[in-house]
Amino acid sequence: MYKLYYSQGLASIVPHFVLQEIGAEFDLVEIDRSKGEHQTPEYLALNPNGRIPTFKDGDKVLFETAAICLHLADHHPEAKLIPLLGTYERSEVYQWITFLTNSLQVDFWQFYRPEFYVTAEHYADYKTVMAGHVVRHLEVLDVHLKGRDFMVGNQLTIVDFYLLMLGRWSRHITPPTRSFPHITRVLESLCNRTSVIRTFDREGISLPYF
Ligand SMILES: N[C@@H](CCC(=O)N[C@@H](CS)C(=O)NCC(=O)O)C(=O)O
Repeated sequence: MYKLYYSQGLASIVPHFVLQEIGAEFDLVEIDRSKGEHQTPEYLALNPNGRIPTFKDGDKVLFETAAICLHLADHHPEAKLIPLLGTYERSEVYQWITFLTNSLQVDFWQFYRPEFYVTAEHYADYKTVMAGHVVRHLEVLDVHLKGRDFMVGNQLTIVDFYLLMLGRWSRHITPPTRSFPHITRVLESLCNRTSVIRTFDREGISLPYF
């Protein structure tokens, strides 16, 4: 049995989309950051970084969103959420997952949590700079998605779910996600999927999704 430790709309929503898409059985355990539940000894024993998500597959534990999604895609080949090993498309999944986690997701961490990097008097400038990085990365994604329905090849993969989370996080950046026409088209189509609607419902997130 799988167990996903999550907080509403945070990075945990990517494996949540994937679990819903696969149709796997899983338990959802809410972690309330306002109560410091991600910093308790019990949680830190699972994920020493104190970050969300954490995932359990039976008695095995995994942290890092990308690793959890790759694990699920590999263990559910019938869901076809990752191309076959050894194909070029498989390597493209690695490329985009790495790009999204190492670039865009990190930009967001710095945008939303400037206190980890600079002192309070620099927050506003720092956030402006980080928003600029977000926008440049969204431009790269928008160019890539021109004429495409999915991030990789012509099939849905875990990368598309990653994009949806990050597109949602970009909704308050200037210019927002919806000013990127190709990203918007792909995300709108994704948001019609039953798995995505179920995930948002289960996390108590209402429209607009991004
Ligand atoms: N690289 C990690 C980053 C996870 C991460 O930063 N999660 C955020 C929520 S999106 C978190 O746990 N924040 C804890 C905090 O705000 O103290 C992953 O992708 O799993």
